[in-house]
Amino acid sequence: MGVDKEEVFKNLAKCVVDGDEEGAKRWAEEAVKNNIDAYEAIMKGLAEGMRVVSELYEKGEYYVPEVLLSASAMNMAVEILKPHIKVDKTSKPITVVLGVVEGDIHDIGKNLVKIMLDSAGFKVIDLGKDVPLSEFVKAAKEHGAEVIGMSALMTTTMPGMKKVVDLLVSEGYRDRVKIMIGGAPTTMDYAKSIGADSWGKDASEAVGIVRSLTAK
Ligand code: B1M
Repeated sequence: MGVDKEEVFKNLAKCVVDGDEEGAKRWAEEAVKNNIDAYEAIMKGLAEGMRVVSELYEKGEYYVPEVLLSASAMNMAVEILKPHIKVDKTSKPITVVLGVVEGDIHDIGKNLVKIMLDSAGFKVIDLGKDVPLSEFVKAAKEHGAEVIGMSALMTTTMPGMKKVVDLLVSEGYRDRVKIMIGGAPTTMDYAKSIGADSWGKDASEAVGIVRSLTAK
């Protein structure tokens, strides 16, 4: 008899919270071996663990070294699970340029968004983290992207998103591309105030947003 998937999720989450890299890899392999949906293992296991880590950091119970270990445990397990994510091959090909804005190295959320968009069958050009603002515009033009997705986790880096919108306007390219933003300090009101098209609360919402922004 295979293992219970809820138990696998719980253990994946615990390994992230504990910063247990070996354990996270072992449970990710267990998930694969037992044909547990890889996407669910990431979202209900690893991402849930990271949510708890964020809370502990906010409460001052965790410091940067603990958070880094947790992030590393999560990334190692994601690498094992990623090749097993089911990809929707029926989607029309949509290119999304994605990245974390300049000055910001928080890429855990962006990486989850990438996983979701990849598994929805979109072509994701991942620019990574701390991305110079002009790179978003350059990459969108180069790849003929339909959507630019920007993530920011700090109030100090959020204004970079508006600068990208302004750059697109000044280069006469704004109406060629849709803009989706996200990240914990952002909101739909903020998205509207900077002239973006939409805001994603979480990674799973991002897929529906890209679909609706590019429908027609
Ligand atoms: Co930092 N950090 N951190 N940190 N860190 C925050 C963001 C902070 C709020 C913590 C705090 O002080 N309360 C604070 C920012 C305060 C502010 O706003 N000004 C902060 C700070 C200050 C810092 C440093 C400056 C600390 C220091 O060095 N003194 C430094 C910054 C370095 C820099 O960026 N230049 C720093 C460093 C780090 C670590 C390296 C230790 C680590 C990052 C590791 C990594 O990402 N590789 C880290 C972490 C982990 C956090 C917290 C604890 C957790 C962030 C996270 O990963 N959450 C964070 C506290 C918090 O956010 N509550 C904090 C889990 C992740 C799954 O959620 O990213 O929100 P999130 O993504 C979600 C949604 O938002 C959405 O979907 C995702 C999944 O559902 N989403 C999108 C995200 N992007 C999207 C894009 C979309 C759509 C949806 O479309 C394009």
